[in-house]
Amino acid sequence: MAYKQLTEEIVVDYLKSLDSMKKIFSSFDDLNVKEVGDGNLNYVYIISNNKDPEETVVLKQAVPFLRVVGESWPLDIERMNFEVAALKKEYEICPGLVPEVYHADSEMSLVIMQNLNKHTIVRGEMNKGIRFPKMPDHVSTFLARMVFFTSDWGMAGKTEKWPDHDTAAKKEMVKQFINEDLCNLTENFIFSYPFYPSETNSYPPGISEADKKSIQEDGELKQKVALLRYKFMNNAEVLLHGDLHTGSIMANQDESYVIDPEFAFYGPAGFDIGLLLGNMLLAYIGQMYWQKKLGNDPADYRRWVLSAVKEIWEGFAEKYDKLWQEHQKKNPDPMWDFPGGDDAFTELRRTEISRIFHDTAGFAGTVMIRRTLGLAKVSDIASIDDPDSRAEADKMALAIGKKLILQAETMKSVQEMITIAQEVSPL
Ligand code: ADP
Ligand code: SR1
Ligand code: MG
Repeated sequence: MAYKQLTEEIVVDYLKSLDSMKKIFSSFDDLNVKEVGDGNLNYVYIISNNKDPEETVVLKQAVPFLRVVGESWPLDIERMNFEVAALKKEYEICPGLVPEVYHADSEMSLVIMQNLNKHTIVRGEMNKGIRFPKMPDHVSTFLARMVFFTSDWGMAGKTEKWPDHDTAAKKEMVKQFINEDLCNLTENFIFSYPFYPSETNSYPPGISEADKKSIQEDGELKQKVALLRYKFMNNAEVLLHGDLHTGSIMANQDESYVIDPEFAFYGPAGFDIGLLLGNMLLAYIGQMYWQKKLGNDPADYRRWVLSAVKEIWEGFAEKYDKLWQEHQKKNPDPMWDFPGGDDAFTELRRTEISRIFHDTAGFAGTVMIRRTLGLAKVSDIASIDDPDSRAEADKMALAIGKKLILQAETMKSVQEMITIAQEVSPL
């Protein structure tokens, strides 16, 4: 079917035409349709049967422009192919942590998937003071499994052609996920525009000229950001989600799901983790305000946010290391088959995890600055309605982001990231 932008009015007709939907809906007579897209790019419809609300799906359709800007910013609708391919690959590697795809239509640029109707977007719930005690464990599993099983460490294996070391499958994936348009958005909106006086920026009201200059005229900082951008563009290490923040996680007290991987591509292993930790630190800042508004002592909730930051990183590092050791047992790499080989293999894993951590800290800092000076904001801070509190929060985000970028390469543990956050924004 040739591309046509759906609306609440015509979604049901489209569903009726699909055999796959006849397995989900016992009848199409009384379906409820609601557009709920709160993201920056696409339209998302929740469709459920009024007679049996458990008969439900989510339909997400790309439109040929960037929704947050409007039709003046065209964007290729082929992006949905990346979202679908990534959802399927993530589901294969991380079942139970990603919604199931029921139907995909490349021409219509849409996907129909499991409605996570018992889960809510983590960012919005955190702003209301809800904790997700199991989310760090779930998300660190997602990260460790995706980073390991899509990397050359986890994918190289024996095949007939190359009996000891075949990396063809990984190279195929790199090709499949050349996601030019959306990588271009990231290269510009995360790594470039916020760092110079671009017209696309959207400066918060309480940010002074001096605050802007502290970022846009700091040569050392900008060199480091340029190098992070270069890593993003060149280091095709693992299949990334590409836009992993608290608005891309839907959770409840028992389960967590990662949604919205349309920015998926092969990039540096620390990118997704960095984006997520940077967003958690933005939540840490915002909670100074939200907790007071709820009548609570902010320190309690903010301590939980910091403990989640620690748990996500440490959970990732521990699980990733374990997956690698298990993989070596099942597919022994002859590189380590010598006296002292075990120690060398252990040291390699340690060095690699610490390299990923340095990138993680740098990406975390970059995303904090991007969400402050750039176009796309986060509600943790941008919804603060008291001007002084908002200005204080924005300045803190810039200060923490800057320190993370400048110190990333010398950091030894996630505790150092947490200490920086606490020094700038005491509990
Ligand atoms: P965008 O790509 O435009 O950022 P998202 O994928 O983030 O869109 O989806 C926008 C919103 O739609 C989410 O914030 C969430 O509320 C809802 N949503 C998306 N996918 C699902 C799903 N599988 N189940 C339930 N709600 C969903
Ligand atoms: C301005 S591009 C919109 C942003 O929304 C997505 O969630 C990504 O973060 C992207 O950078
Ligand atoms: Mg999106």
